[in-house]
Amino acid sequence: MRIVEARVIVTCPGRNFVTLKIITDTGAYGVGDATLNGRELAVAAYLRDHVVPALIGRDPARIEDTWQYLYKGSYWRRGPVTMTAIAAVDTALWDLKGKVAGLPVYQLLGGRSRDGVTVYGHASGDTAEALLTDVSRFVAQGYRAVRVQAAVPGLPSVYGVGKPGETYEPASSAVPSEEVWDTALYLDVVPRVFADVRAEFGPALKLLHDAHHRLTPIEAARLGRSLEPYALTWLEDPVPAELQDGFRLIRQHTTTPLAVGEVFTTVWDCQQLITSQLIDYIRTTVVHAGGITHLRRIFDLAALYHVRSGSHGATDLSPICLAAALHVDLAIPNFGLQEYMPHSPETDAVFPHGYHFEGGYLHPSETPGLGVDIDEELAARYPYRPASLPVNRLTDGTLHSW
Ligand code: EZ4
Ligand code: CO
Repeated sequence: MRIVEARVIVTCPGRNFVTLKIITDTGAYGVGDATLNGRELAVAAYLRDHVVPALIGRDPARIEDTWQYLYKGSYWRRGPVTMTAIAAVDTALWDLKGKVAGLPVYQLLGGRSRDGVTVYGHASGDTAEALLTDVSRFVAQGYRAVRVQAAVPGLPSVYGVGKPGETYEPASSAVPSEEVWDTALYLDVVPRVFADVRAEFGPALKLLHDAHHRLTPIEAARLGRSLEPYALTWLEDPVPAELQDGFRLIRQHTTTPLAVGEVFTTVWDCQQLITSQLIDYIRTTVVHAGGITHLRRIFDLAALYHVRSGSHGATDLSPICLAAALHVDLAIPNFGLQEYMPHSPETDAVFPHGYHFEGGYLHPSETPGLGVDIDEELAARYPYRPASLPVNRLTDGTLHSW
C-alpha cells in the first residue's frame, strides 16, 4: 500500500478547523486533525508546502518511521506548528491502520482498560445563582466532573464565562480583542464560588478550575491553599509553564492537585514536571502533542510518576482529535479525565462520528479506525474566517497572559 494523495482541508462550520486526509492507492484513507486555534493557516501551509510532498509514495503502515522522519527530518524540532502538522499525519495513519486491520484504534493500543471515558463539562455563570444552575444542568445529564469558571465583579469579561445561553468560544476577530484582568479581584471571588458549589452539590461531584496561566507561583499557591476545603480534582494552568520550577513553589504550599499541558507540544515540555512529581495531571492532547504515537509516549512516562492524563478537549480541537483522544483514554492505564465541550451541530455535521455521550461517559466508535470522517462537500460550504484568541491587559494597560 502506498500514499498517493494528501489533502489539507480548511473549513469553518462555526469555527475554523484544519484536517489532513491521507489517501492510498487502494482508495482507503485516514483523517487527522491539524487545527491550531488562531494560527490555522500556518499549519495548513506547513502541511501543504513541506509535508505532503514527502508523504507521496510512502508506505502508510510505517507510522513510527514516518513520525521520526517528520520530527528529525525537519532539523527544526518541536514548536506548535510543526508538532500539530506531525500530529495530523500520525492521527491519519492510525485511523488508516485501524481501517486496514478492521479494528477500532483502541484495540491496536492494547484494548480497553475501562468501560467508558469519564468526561468533565464546562459550567460558568455571571452570578452565583446562574453558576449553580449551570452546574446542575451538567449533573442532570449524568456528568461526574464539572469545571467551574465564574465571572469576576468589576471585570467586563473573564476567560471561560460565556454570555447567557451561548456556548463560550474565545476566538473572535482577526485582530485580537482585548480583555482586562485583575488578579486581586479574581483571588477574592474564586474560593467563595467553590464554597457555594461544594455546599450545594456535596462531596461526590468532581470539581475543577482553570486559572488559564494568569497567576504568579505565590499567587497560585495562595489560591490552591484557599481552595483546599473544597477538594478540587485539579487546578489547571495556575502559572505560565515556561518556568517549570514555578510549580515546585506552588507544590510546597498546597495539596490542591495541579494540572497543566494544553499548550505543551512534546514529552520534553513535560519531563521535569512529571519526573519531579510537580503535577498530578498532564493535559497534552493528540493534535498539539505529536499525535497518538507521541501522546502515548508522554502518558507512559507520566504513569511511572503517579501522574494521570487529563487531555485537553475544547471546541477548537476538532471531532477527529476528540475521537482519537477517546481511543487513547480508553486504552491507557493512567487515564484521569477527558475534557469535553460538545461541538456545534454545524461542526458535528461536517465531521460525522460514532462516539457518543452516555451518563457522564464518552464512548469511542466501535467501527474500524477512529470512527470519524469529514464530509468534504459540506466542509467546502464553510470558507475560512480569520479569528484570533484575545489578549489580556492589566487595568493599567500592561500586557498580561490570556
Ligand atoms: O483556552 O483551547 O481548558 N481549556 C482551555 C481552552 C483554551 C483554548 C485555546 O484555544 O483552556 O478553552
Ligand atoms: Co485550559
